[in-house]
Amino acid sequence: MKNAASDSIPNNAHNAPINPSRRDFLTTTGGAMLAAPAIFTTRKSIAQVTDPVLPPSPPTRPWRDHLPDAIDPLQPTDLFADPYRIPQGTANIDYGECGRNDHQRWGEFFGNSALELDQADLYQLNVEANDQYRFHSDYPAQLAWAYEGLTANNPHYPNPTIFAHYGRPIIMRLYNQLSKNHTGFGTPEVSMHLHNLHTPSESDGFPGDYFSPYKAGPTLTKPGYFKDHFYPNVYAGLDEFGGIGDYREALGTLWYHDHTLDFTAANASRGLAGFYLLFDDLDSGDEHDDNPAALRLPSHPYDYPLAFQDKRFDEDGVHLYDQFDPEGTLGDKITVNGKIEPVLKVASRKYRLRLLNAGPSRFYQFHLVNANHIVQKFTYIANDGNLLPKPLFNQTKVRLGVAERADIIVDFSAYPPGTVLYLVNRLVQTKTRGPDDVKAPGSRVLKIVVDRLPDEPDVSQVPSTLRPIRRPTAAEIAAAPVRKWTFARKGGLWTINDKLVNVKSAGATMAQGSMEIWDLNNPSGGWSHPVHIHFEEGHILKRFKDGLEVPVPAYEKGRKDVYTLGPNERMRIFMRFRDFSGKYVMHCHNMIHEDHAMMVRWDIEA
Ligand SMILES: [Cu+2]
Repeated sequence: MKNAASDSIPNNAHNAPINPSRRDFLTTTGGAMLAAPAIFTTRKSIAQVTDPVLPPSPPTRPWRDHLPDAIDPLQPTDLFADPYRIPQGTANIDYGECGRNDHQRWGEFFGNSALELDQADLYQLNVEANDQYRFHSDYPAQLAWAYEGLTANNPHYPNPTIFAHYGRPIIMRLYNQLSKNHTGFGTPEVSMHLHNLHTPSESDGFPGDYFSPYKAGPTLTKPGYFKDHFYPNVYAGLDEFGGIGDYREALGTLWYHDHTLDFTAANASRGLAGFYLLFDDLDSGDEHDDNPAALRLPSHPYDYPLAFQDKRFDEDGVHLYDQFDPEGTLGDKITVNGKIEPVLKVASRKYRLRLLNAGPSRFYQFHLVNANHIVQKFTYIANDGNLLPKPLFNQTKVRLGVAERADIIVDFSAYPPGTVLYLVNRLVQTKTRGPDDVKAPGSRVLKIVVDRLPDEPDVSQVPSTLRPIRRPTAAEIAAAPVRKWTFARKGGLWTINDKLVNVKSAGATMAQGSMEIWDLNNPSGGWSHPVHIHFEEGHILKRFKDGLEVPVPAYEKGRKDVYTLGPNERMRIFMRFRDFSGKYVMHCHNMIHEDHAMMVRWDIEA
């Protein structure tokens, strides 16, 4: 079995828990804690403990570490090499797969005989611990976790970017090789969510579907060494439109991350997050594409995803995180693709930058500035990974709640080689519950150096229209029932419609193929919730602040999967529930709120 290394990963001395009693709590209750109502009592009592104010992270010298000039995408793994573990519709429990539900619509995609080699792209990721990770060259080598996979240059590349194509299904095999004796924050059971693919529920990374060789979540039937996910890479609207669905529903910038019940913030902060980029004939990922319909946006290696996570370090420069405080830990060091204050070198030409707020709870407002703090302009083309109907030119800022994405085109040809630019965050935030004010000049998180002329002429473009959008019609809006969801605080924890999460029972059930209006309401005075709905994107119909209707900003007029509700904000969104059935969730994507129970399971019934 592939798990041979699992128990041999040394515990890292740097990884001592913040508080031994919390470690005991973690190791004795593990990931199954939410099943027992008594745990809520325990959590509540912890919530009432006032943590001392953490000292700031030790200083780091900026711009010492470099990001690679281009990303290194995940390469396929031959899952047919092992005749006992050829991907199949039903869980392969006899040979070590955890007890998941059958893959939906498997026969429609692959026929009823065994999978054939050319029917899907086959990939493997191994969840592994690395005790030699460096967030910055001034900090010691220390423990981090990653989804490790094969790339052109490295058989164990951490969190590689996946390039996927509509019409080409993927089987993703996830091995869990974390040690069951792990101590410190994070739990060694995993459930990998692919945000926000149109995925059958058993492959969605449902929070109750966490597994290790020793433990299974309440919605799996057995522990296991691995779990296969089936990513059909079809557009929503399969049943209505046939073929591979409705191309207006395409997704582009997705990300995968751990979604284990109660431990999403901790496990994602440990490092379990990466990108999944999805292309089709329109957004083909090829700026040289001779198909006249192709948009020819800047493409790899000039298509570059950037994930932002904030972290806190102790006096020795070791990452620390308090996973039991429902206020969580706010970081004071912002990592970009896992590095603190790194440098990215670019050619003087157009780039597509895909910005992701990878949490756990900080909000950002990014600006691109020059060395004199003068704001630079760019073109905003996609929000939450979905191309807007038309690009927004001459933009100067990107605001991102946790899990929100923005694709922007920056034309570096305006800058001669030698020019230095910075991406800065101007949003001040002192509490995990939400952001404060915008203040210039902000903190520099990424240095961009235009260091060379392009090797070849830049043939990429930003067309004046991008992807058409299917807006709900007036008749559909009038006919759709309204479902209300209220996000609030109760007993020190976070609730939806007055309830803490229960992954074993649905808080709402929709018929497959139905439409609804969801009324999302945050009646609080003091906190913000970036609400994420799995599986389907919605359209924001109306936004309200303090009971008064306010305009929906242009960048939110496409399809969304994260809806940031500020204090006393409410919005009405239009949702469809299509093509697949089973269990999904809605939750606050402030991962700290999410882990402290602000999540609801909802089901689609065939
Ligand atoms: Cu929240």
